[in-house]
Amino acid sequence: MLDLIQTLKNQALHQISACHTNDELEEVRVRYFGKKGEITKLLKKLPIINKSERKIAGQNLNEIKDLLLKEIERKKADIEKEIYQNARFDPTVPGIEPQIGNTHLITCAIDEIYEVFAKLGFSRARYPEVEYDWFAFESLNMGKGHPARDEWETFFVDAPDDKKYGEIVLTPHTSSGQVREMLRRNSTPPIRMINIAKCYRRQISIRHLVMFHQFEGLFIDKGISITHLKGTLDYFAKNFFGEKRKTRLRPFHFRFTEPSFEVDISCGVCNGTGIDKENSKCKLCKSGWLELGGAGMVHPVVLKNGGIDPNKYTGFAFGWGVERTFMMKAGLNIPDIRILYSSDLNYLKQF
Ligand code: FA5
Repeated sequence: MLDLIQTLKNQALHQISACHTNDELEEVRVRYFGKKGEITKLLKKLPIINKSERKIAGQNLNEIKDLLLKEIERKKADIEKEIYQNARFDPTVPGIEPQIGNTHLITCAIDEIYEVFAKLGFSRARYPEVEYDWFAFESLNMGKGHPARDEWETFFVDAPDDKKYGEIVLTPHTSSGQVREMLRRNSTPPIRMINIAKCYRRQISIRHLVMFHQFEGLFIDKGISITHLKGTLDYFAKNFFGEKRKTRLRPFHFRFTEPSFEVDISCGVCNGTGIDKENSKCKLCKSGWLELGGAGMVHPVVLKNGGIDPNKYTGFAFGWGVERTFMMKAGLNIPDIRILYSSDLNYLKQF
């Protein structure tokens, strides 16, 4: 066995020194030290050779193993040094372009919406996404168990109730910022807030998202009327959608506004006529109008909950979906709201 060890040693040293690449070197390593390698085989045989030879053969094998592995490492370093020295810089090879990100469509829409309202003196506010029942519902004149709450299809958070403010929910609408804003302003009008934030509801369809954004306008001062609301909405429509767009108010019911409205905007595809270029019903709106969101005059109970005297002050509020509002821009033709959060870069990069 001792002779065989010596022969393997000389053979392996010769083969290592003849290697020119890392792949060749790896082949040699496997040939001697792999599972079925020559040195591995001898190491496995050690326990069965006679005792007198075993000790010296074991010592020899281990020394040779260390020597060869060191030699392989040394050769590897030589090969790498050579590769590095021979490498030349080729200025004609095209560089690798890093991927550059863009601001998401909805972030751009939020900035644009805010800019329009900022010109009217509204200041941006943000309130918690994880909110107390009191701000999301009760302070807005929606008592516990009121059926109107079902429309919001709320997510409840599994956490202990607060003695004063009740259960914890994922805020289903930005209206939960109304009373918070009144309190933050020490219940002292004038208050002109634009609250743009995430909302959560148990809904998913081509028109519904589980997580979406709303923007909520709130204006409280002496003598504020529906005329101010209509003027503000028209200003937004013209600035965000284009000069020719108009809004209309349709009577509706919300617990926290009285009177309440749903706001429609004239369709940008058929210019509010309901008839498209081919003289048939407009496929987008079908009627000349598209629904934007809710609005109304702030309910006296809500003002009181915000510490404001409803006999002295009045106010209006409106709350619309950012995604839906963005989708109504003329010419965008987005067929399904979920596409906006699909992470499909090919689709999103079109805009
Ligand atoms: C509200 O949320 C009221 N808080 C709005 C309001 C504010 C009324 C202030 C009066 C005064 P509504 O549930 O209709 O109302 O939602 C308003 C808008 O949010 C909708 O018109 C729609 O644009 C958007 N929206 C609602 N649910 C979803 C959803 N699941 N996915 C995407 N957008 C939604």
